[in-house]
Amino acid sequence: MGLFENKKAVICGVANERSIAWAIAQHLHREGAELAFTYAGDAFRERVEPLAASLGSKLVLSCDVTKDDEIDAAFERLRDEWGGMDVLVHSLAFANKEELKGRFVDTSREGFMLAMNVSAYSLVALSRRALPLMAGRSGNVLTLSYYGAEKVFPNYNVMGVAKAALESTVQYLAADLGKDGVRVNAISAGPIRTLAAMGIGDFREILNHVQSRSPLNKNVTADEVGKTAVYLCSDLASGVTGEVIHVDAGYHVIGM
Ligand code: NAD
Ligand code: 0WE
Repeated sequence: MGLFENKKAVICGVANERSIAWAIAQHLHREGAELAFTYAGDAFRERVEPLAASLGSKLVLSCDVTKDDEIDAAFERLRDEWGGMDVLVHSLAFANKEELKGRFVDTSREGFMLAMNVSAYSLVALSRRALPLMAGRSGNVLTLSYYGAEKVFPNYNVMGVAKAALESTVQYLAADLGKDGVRVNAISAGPIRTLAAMGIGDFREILNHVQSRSPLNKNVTADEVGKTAVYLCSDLASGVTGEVIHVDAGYHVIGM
């Protein structure tokens, strides 16, 4: 008997088979969850559909989180198809490439607002639509953060500010949605080679740094994030909300 038997989970943020969201989806599926997926941009539909199908999911919905009408349409569809849901996985972020290099002081107003909109506000927007579907069940919201929310990393720049806002949003949502029986948590993952990590200059250097300095002397995998997601979104974590769990090989405890 799996931990997610008779549970329905919506996974936002699968771009391809390397996505952290995909590793989470596979673990929830293994534990018995029925899945739906959302994607942003027509180009991703044909990538996500076969992945979804491989886990027995036919619900693949367009949902660019900057567009209220797309979010509304996606959750209306979920209500019609499912009537309710148990788990919302938010595994998405975006900043303009130019903002992820150079000086932080040069961050543009538009770049700042875009990063905050896609990477932090979207958790509120999605949670609000998920809430009525979670009525009468023990709902769960999970998002993905990075240590750049807490400490300064070269070039992470405006994404660090957006992740700080995201982690605070987790606390405010947790406080607000507790009365609805909904828990809200985050996983702060170590660096993992995904599409979002591609094209980031010296990503190899970042991976080498973590490998040599972390307590476990390794980098984490998306699979390890997926295992922690199972814990956080399951009854095993029924007493946990507003939490940020670091899945980073212990990197965050090191000072020197
Ligand atoms: P990924 O590229 O596989 O996933 C990012 C997703 O964001 C993509 O599916 C993309 O379509 C989606 N997205 C971007 N703009 C969107 C929009 N407007 N509307 C809807 N979706 C949009 O990369 P990933 O590494 O799996 O990233 C998932 C999450 O994990 C992100 O929040 C990221 O910040 C976080 N994270 C990643 C790492 C890492 O090193 N890879 C580490 C810690 C946290
Ligand atoms: O959260 C992230 C990446 C988020 C991200 C990545 C991109 C690349 C492509 C957001 N927006 C974009 N926009 C693009 O055009 N990570 C935790 C991975 C990451 O990104 C970095 C890192 C690490 C680690 C950027 C600079 C420095 C380190």
